[in-house]
Amino acid sequence: MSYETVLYEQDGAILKITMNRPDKLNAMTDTLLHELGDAFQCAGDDPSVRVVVLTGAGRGFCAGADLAGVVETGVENGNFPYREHLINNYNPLILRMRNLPKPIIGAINGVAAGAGMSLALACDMRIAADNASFLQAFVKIGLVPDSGSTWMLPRLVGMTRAMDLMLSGRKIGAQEALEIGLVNQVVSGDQLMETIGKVAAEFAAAPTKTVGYIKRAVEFALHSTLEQALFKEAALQELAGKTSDHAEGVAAFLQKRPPQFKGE
Ligand code: T3D
Repeated sequence: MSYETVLYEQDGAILKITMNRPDKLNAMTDTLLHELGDAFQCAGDDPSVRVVVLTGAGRGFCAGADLAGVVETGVENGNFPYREHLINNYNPLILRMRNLPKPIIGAINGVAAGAGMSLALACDMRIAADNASFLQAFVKIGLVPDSGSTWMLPRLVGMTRAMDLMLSGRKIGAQEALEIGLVNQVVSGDQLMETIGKVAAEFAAAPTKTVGYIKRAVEFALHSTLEQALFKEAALQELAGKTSDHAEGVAAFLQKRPPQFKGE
């Protein structure tokens, strides 16, 4: 896959998607947004991809919307069509990530600001370099958190912390992000991609369809009653129970050997 602002690199079952506007901390232009969306679509469609790593080129993860584009469209007159732009460009990308039936690991290599932080939140897990940082930059420019931040942040860190971050727009470092449960792990910057490689290799050998069902079950449970969640679990367990990886997992357990999952 060849893009202008995104690198799409597959190594076996591991796909690495890199936002590639390093001079602008990977701020998102329309081109970058569409290319990212296309890359996630391809990741979903390609059965050989079993895990996706999302990262940024250079010293930033993603600085959010490219504000130069907003100015060009006439922000000073209130002319920027935020609703339409979000609905057509950002929202489909976030939904595509959340609905991707494969795990997404955010390799947070630097600053994640505004919608760039939302992108990080939309990953299934986040491993951050020790020099990474996070800020809900929206309020600093008079905007409401978007691209799923209002939905995801309180669920990840609780209302008290989410409101603090969203209302203040303050930047937090990787260590604080770890303490409040925003990231899964912090490693030194020079160890980031090696650590990511190990975690991605584990997912590449996982029962991929079941991993997708787990994502669906949890997403559903976040806005359902207990009763609805119980029925959803049962329905998804029915599907998981029909995978060859389930049969392999049970056989491997009984034969006291490691399972060889094929993602089928
Ligand atoms: O529909 C819609 O489009 C609405 C969607 C909105 C979603 C949003 O994301 S709103 C929030 C947008 N993002 C921001 O407000 C963050 C703006 N950036 C910053 O606050 C800072 O750059 C950072 C805290 C992220 C990093 O600071 P620092 O000191 O490490 O780097 P820097 O020097 O500020 O930035 C380096 C370069 O990247 C610089 O370019 P230059 O001067 O060297 O040519 C800077 O202008 C550029 N850059 C950083 N962020 C953006 C950007 N250029 C365009 N848009 C950006 N968001």
